[in-house]
Amino acid sequence: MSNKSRNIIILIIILAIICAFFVLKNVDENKKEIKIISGLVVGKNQSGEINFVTIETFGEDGNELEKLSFEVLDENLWNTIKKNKYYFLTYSVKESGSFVLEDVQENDTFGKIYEKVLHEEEESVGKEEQIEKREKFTAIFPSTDRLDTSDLTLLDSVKVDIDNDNKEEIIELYTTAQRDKDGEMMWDDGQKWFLLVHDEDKEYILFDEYVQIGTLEFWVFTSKNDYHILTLQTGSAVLKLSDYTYDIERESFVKKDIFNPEFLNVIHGSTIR
Ligand SMILES: [Ca+2]
Repeated sequence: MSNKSRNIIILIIILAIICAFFVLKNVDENKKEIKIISGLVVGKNQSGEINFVTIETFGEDGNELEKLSFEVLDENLWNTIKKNKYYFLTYSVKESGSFVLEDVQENDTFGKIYEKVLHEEEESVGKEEQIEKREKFTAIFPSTDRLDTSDLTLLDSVKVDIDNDNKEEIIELYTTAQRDKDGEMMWDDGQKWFLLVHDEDKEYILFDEYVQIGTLEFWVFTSKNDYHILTLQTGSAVLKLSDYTYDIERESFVKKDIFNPEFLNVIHGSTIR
């Protein structure tokens, strides 16, 4: 069990005990339906003649934070409540459904646990974001050996000055599938595909994968003066869109996976007839 879950359970137990105590205490005194909640006062506002306090507390599932507002009719009670403090709040529910605050008591226990949970939540969100960022971006450095393309079939090539040094690089798309004597492609169920960028003395391999019943297409475009190479890998179980840009300082390509759903099963793909 994570620290966060344990803290929330402890918090809920403490709150339940205290709620029971207050409810029992208030049932005899007052016929009104009385409820108890713990929370952090995040706002004290006045709307016309009416005073309101807003609290932040754990929602019904105990995990999400939610905000609740209470009318405060009693002037002394209003003056007692301080912003950014933790309280037990005893309140009644009006017929209109709005809440009226009846009493408050400071609640440091809630405060400590609340801050701990918030802190842990921030940490875990930060970590998830970092992992997500790492997963989406890959640096591609020049390969040490040039790929032997003598047995491969060149499907497409284009010359572009992608690193802005006034010399054009060549982008080439290859496959291991061969052409027949009439020049028609003899596709297998699957074959390897390569997307290469040749510079004068370097070669970058942007794509080097076996593609099962599918293809690799690429586009070269500029956006705000930056060059992009966009690839779309299709297949019965793959639809993957990746964007490659050149990082001049690091002399590497940066690959960003834009779209790559898991457990994909393509039901239909359109064709132009
Ligand atoms: Ca260049």
